[in-house]
Amino acid sequence: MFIDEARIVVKAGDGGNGCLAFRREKYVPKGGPSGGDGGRGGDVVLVASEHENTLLRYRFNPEHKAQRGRHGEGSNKTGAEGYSIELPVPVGTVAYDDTTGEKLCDLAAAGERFLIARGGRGGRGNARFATSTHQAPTEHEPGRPGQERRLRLELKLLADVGLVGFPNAGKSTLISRISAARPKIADYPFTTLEPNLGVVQLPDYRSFVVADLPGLIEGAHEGHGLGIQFLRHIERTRLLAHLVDVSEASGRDPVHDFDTILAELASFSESLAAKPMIVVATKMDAAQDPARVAALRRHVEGLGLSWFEISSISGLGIEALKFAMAERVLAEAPANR
Ligand SMILES: Nc1nc2c(ncn2[C@@H]2O[C@H](COP(=O)(O)OP(=O)(O)OP(=O)(O)O)[C@@H](O)[C@H]2O)c(=O)[nH]1
Ligand SMILES: [Mg+2]
Repeated sequence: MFIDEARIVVKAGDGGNGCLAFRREKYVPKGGPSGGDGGRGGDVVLVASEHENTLLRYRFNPEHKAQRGRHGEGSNKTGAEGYSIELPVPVGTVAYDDTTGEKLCDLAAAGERFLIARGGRGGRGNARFATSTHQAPTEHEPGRPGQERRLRLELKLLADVGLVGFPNAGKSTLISRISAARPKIADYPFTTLEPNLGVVQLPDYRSFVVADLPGLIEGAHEGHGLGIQFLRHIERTRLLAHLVDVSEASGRDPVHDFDTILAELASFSESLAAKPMIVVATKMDAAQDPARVAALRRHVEGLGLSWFEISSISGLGIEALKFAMAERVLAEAPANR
């Protein structure tokens, strides 16, 4: 429902063939070998573009070939290189090899490029095979074929709000309370392996999209846990809701948890550090010690951030949080939403 998908075939250009030729000159009895090399075939490159919103164009136009290299010619002329082609895709597109299922690239920022099929090398002409003892070579190579690939392109819908926090903070439970999304919920870390999207409906028919993300841990920006690949995607959200478990169950200090995640976001990128954020204390029903909650609240408000307290079990604070999120994201949204 939230995923736009297209299957395409890309074929890079074949290399041109090397040429077999000998120089022929009047009064020069032994013309040397003069066959030029074939040109390289063009590449196929995916480019993330802000001008593209969907993958629709690829559904109707699923085959894309780059130009082949020209063959080498006599007089040591190298064949011209084939033109490369660029396929513009929306920012946020992920490309998979459709044959093996392998993920090839994840284009999360505008202008990002990925060489998806490499052009074939041109073959060498016979001039290249000449040596002092082998002066009239007839060897010459055919061009190498350009890479051909079947791809599955996938575009995840852009979310307005990204839920971030430690594993087990209650992110998936919250999205299941405020939207129709039903992600897996369990009391062990890293339950969520892929982002889940949910649409939050307001009584006045407005709506916004929330992404439940895999939990972050210290070192996420260096690739610890599952963090980094998803951090790229939350760069595109309008608002971060930072969930902090304030119950005793985590066994950690909420202020320390909060600072750890903040530091991870900042080490990942400046734009994440600068993203608007609200802070949500979760599992209030199970918070035994009001001093722990108060300490975090002071810390957060000291940084000028808005503070919310919720329990996804009792429902405490859920409606207020929903409206606060809506107010933030819909206020910043362009007029057409
Ligand atoms: N008491 C209480 N438990 C909660 C609340 N919200 C979530 N939990 C429990 O906390 C555990 C983790 O919840 P999840 O929603 O899976 O946590 P998550 O942040 O999505 O975790 P990861 O996907 O691993 O990052 C589950 O056992 C939930 O039942 C709450 O408001 N109160
Ligand atoms: Mg989860």
